[in-house]
Amino acid sequence: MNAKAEESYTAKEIQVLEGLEAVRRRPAMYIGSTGPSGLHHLVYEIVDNSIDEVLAGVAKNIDVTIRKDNSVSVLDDGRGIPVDPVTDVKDPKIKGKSALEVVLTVLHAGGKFEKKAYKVSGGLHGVGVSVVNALSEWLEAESYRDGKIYRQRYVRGKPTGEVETVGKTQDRGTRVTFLPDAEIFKESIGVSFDILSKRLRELAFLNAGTRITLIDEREDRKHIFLYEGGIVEFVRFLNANKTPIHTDPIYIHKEKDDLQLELALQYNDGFDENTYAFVNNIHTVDGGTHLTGFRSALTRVVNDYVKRYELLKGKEIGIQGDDVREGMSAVLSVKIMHPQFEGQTKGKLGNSEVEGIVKSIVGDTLSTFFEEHPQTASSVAAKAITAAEAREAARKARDLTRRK
Ligand code: 0RA
Repeated sequence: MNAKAEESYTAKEIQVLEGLEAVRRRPAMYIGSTGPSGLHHLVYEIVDNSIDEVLAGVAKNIDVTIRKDNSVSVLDDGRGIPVDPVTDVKDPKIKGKSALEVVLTVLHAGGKFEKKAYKVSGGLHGVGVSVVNALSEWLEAESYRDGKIYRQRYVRGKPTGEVETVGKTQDRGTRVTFLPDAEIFKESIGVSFDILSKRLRELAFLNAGTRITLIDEREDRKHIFLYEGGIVEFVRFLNANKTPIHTDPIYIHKEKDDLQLELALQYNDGFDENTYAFVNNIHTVDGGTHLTGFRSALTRVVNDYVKRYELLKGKEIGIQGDDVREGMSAVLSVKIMHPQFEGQTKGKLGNSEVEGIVKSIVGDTLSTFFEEHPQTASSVAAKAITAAEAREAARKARDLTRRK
C-alpha cells in the first residue's frame, strides 16, 4: 500500500482493508481451523485454482513441491494470472492495479476476473488465493504469460513491492509459493506428504488426463498421478485388493439441467459398500442429495431388471437398497452451479433439486447400460438376489431362535 492510497480512504477501501485483516484475525472463519486441517487447506486452495485452469481446458500439469523450509510451491501450466491493470471497477483502491496484485490481496477478487463454469462455493472451499496470502509469512506469485515472467512478493498478505518483470519464458502458467505463518498455525507449519498425496491422487482421478506431481524435498519423496481413465480407474483402484465380479466398471457420463454427472461402479465378491461421492471435486464425506438420488435409482434399476427377466423365479423376496450395495465400489462425481454444503464439516450436499436430477439420469442411463451389458447386469442382479436371500434367511433364523 502506498502513502497516497493511505491518505484517501473511502468506505469501500476500508471494507477491503478490513477484509484482509479479518482473515488474520479470524482464520478459522475462512479455512475451518488453524490446526493441520486448515494448514492443508491452504495448499488445496491454490491447487483448486490450478484445477480450475484444467476445467477451463487450458492446463494439463500441476506440480506441488514441499520445500525444506516447509514452504509449498504450486505450479500449473494454465493461462497464468493476468497482470494487466484492472480498469472495469470503480473502487479506487483496486482500479489501475495489476490483476495479479488484486487476485492476491483482495478478498473474493477471483470472481471478478473469470467466469467459472462450476464455481465451488459454500463452506470452506473457494475462499480465494488472497486468504492463503493473508495467512502466509511470505508468498511469491509468478505468472508466465506473453513471453514474460512476472513476479510479486508479499509478507503476511501485503505486497513488498510492485509486480516486476523478472525474465522471459516460452511457458504459460502460474507458480504460487508460500510459507504458512507460524503466528497463525501455532501447532505446526509442516504439511504432510501423505495427506497431500491422498487428496492429489483423488484430484487426478477426478480430472482425467491431468498430471499431478507431488515432491517432498524434506525427505526426497515423489508421487506422480496421471489417470487417463479418470474415475473408472478410481473404482479399479478401490477394488485393487479385491476380486471384481465383472471386468469392466460400469461408467456413466451425462449432463442435464446444468448438472454434470459421472458415475463409475464395480462390484467385488465381498460384502462392503465403498462409495465416494464428490461435488465440484469436493469429497462429500456425509453424502447428501446426490448420493440419495444415486442410491434410490440403483435400487430401482436392479429391481426392474430382476422383475423384467424373472430372476426371482417366484421367490417371495424384496431386494432392498442394502442388498444392491453389497460388494459395490462406486465413485459418483457431480458438478453443479451453486452447491450448498451443509453440516458441521460442510461434508453434505443440501441442494434438494439435485436428488431428482441424479435419480433420473442414473435411472435412465443405468437401465440402458444393463440392457446393453447383460453379462454385467446379470452378475449384479444375481449378487443382489443372494444378498436379499441371505438377509431373509438370517431374519428367519432370528425369528426361530426367539420362538424357542
Ligand atoms: C484470474 C483470472 C484468470 C486466471 C487466474 C486468475 C488464475 C489463478 C490461478 C491461481 C493458480 N493458478 C492460477 N491460474 C490462473 C483468467 C485468465 C485469462 O482469462 O487469461
